Amino acid sequence: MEGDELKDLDCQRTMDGWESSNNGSGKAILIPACCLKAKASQPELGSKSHSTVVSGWLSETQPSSDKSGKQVYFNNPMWPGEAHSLKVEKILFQEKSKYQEVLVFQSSAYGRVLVLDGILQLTEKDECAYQEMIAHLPLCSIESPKNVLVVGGGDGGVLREICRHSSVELIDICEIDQMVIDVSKEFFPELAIGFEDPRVCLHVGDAIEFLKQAPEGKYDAIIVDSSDPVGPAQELVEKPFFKNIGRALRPGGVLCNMAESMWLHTHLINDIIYICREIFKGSVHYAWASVPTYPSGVIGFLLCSTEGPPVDFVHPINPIEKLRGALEFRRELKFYNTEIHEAAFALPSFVKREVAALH
Ligand code: SPD
Repeated sequence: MEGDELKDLDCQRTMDGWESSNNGSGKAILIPACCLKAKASQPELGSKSHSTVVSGWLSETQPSSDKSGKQVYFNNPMWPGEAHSLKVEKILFQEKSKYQEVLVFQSSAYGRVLVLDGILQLTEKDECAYQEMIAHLPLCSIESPKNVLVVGGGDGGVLREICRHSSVELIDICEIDQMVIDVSKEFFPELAIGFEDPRVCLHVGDAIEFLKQAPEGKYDAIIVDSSDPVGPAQELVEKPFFKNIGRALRPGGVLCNMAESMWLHTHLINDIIYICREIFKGSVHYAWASVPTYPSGVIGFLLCSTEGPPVDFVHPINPIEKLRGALEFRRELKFYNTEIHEAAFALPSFVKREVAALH
């Protein structure tokens, strides 16, 4: 994009590669500089703004303030020009935490739904696909994982899945927002059950700081279950964060990072893969799964290993079907199995070309 076009969009590049964009309300929002689609479509002016739930429907939007300081919502720059909607039966909870707006509602098609700052995080009906994949893709790829760290994941769903692995002795979780944990315990007990396991050690705070302090080589696996990089999760797609992850992993340790949609965020994914190839000298792979309520209906996972014993992500060395009690622990697995694991690494040709071009 040329300089003049950027000016027209009232968008400024910051030192760290993010762009500060004035959405017409006077309040700047940060979007990843590498997300060209996001840059190309700026939120529209006040006349087009709307609240999170309009006429009984939730559409994913971007919160901001108008000139008088009132909260308003704009088309989300992470998926400009589109907004998947769910019919709202009843709002169960809506409050602003120190970090974000937390909303829980009963939908008519997908059960209860958790929304943070206007962005859908999970629904009762399809949460299984995301939580099972982000946990078992890494943990089934290494032998007997013992120490695991979860970044984000305050709803507890990823913890619930990690607990299926009886080899695991310690699960540190660092979630920034206590309200997300409390709300999950109240409205999503099937996910928050993960917090009840005695192996779980909860740290409420900033994961960036937590990782800086983490002992070198402590973890066999780190799982980053973050929200999208607009808001509190912005720093979680930047190089220093991945460097600290690499340091906290043992040789041959693995990272599984939420990695957006291949349909919507090719540039963002490319940038993250590029960074990770510099840091993780074992291997770097992209996998994906279908999650109907996420934008474009899919979500990606970036799998990386540090230098050390080689990790074959595509053919799990620690298949879940062979782990005693894992399929039934607390509740039956609904989505993940070894066939789905292997299939998740099969990429459409356009993604294959992009990923190969980064070598
Ligand atoms: N676009 C939404 C991506 C959300 C990823 N985090 C979901 C949290 C579920 N544990």
